[in-house]
Amino acid sequence: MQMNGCSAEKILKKLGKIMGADMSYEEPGILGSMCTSPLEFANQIFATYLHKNLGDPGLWLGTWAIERDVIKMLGNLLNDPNCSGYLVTGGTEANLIAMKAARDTARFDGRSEIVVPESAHASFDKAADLMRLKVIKVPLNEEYTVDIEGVEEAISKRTVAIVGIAGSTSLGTIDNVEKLSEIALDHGIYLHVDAAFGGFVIPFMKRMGYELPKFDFELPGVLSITVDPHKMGLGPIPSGGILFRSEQNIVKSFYNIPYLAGGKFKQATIVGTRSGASVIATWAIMKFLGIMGYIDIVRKCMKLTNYFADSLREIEGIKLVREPVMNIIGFTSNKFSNYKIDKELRRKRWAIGCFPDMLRVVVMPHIQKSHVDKFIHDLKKITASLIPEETPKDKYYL
Ligand code: 0PR
Repeated sequence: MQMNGCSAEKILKKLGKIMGADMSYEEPGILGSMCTSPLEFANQIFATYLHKNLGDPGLWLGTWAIERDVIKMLGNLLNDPNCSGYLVTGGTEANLIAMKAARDTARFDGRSEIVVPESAHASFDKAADLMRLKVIKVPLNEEYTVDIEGVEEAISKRTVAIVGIAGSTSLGTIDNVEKLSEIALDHGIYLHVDAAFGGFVIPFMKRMGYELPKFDFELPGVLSITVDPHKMGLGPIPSGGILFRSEQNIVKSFYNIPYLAGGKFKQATIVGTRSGASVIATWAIMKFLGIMGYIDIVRKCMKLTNYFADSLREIEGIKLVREPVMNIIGFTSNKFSNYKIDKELRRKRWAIGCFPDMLRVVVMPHIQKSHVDKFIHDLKKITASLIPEETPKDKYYL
């Protein structure tokens, strides 16, 4: 082969230099990510199967069978082993596919609104923008979960879907999906649950003895669930999951692409060419860890979450927004601007989440106790050096 590019050695050297700007999961710093370092075993498998493409499953029948098995395992975790679904690029695509399934069922009947909690991830705004739907945002109650009366008031003859969240982006809260399920059934409206984060946390916490609300297919009104392996599932990026209670919930979204090998495969995904490697690696991790492996990981994260929360509570001027529900902690200050705190933290290479009204850390498996101790030390120093404000006002600063 004739090539006129750089030598492999030169490219690797250059890459090494550029990558120095990236943060890493090993060093203290990444406290605001919902992704983590995949298991080494998963990395090896991912690299072995990079060429597999589920956009043309007729060519890759083994990979397709593996995907069916992953969907079954996810369904087992979420109380319906007979569900249908796909592994897609992430929670955003999964939520988009769910909203599209709901919209496609309602197509041409004049319905055009989705009712979501105020805490819903931006992916619902994106989905609505793409499909010209209107998003009705329902305020939260004092628990920071969706106000059920608010949902009832927001529903109208234009409602295409209701969304509940199990593990919200900012606080990890779980909406009262049991009530949402009743409402959805009463009104005959599609109910989707975004468990992109919580889907790989709540089932294990329940097995550990935590009392957490029902949120999955156990509730008859729930028609689809987002659950992402590339968050707490420890899978490689990209791997998001979309599950449907029944294939009936998605038939209106199927595209027939008959020229593809074994043309019988219908697609409801947004993308065509689709990573088989992610699916195979997710399958391998789920088989490898098993329920006990995930329980162990979640137990460690929760232990560190409690330690982190207690340490935050001791800092003068800092208070928790609410008791953590899972391994996500929201905190704020009645003395200092969150934005200023975040800015100072960033100067010290700490990357946390800065929301309009709170700061957030996600206690992922890559976080060590030593990282937490260093963070608390730095945060104490920062708050001690900032000048207290009478009424700190924070605006979204994007
Ligand atoms: N649903 C919920 C509840 C989420 O929290 C997220 C993302 C999504 C859906 C969308 O998932 P994808 O990002 O896979 O499309 N939650 C995090 C966020 O936006 C994702 C994240 C991951 C953020 C890594 C930062 C980071 O470093 O806050």
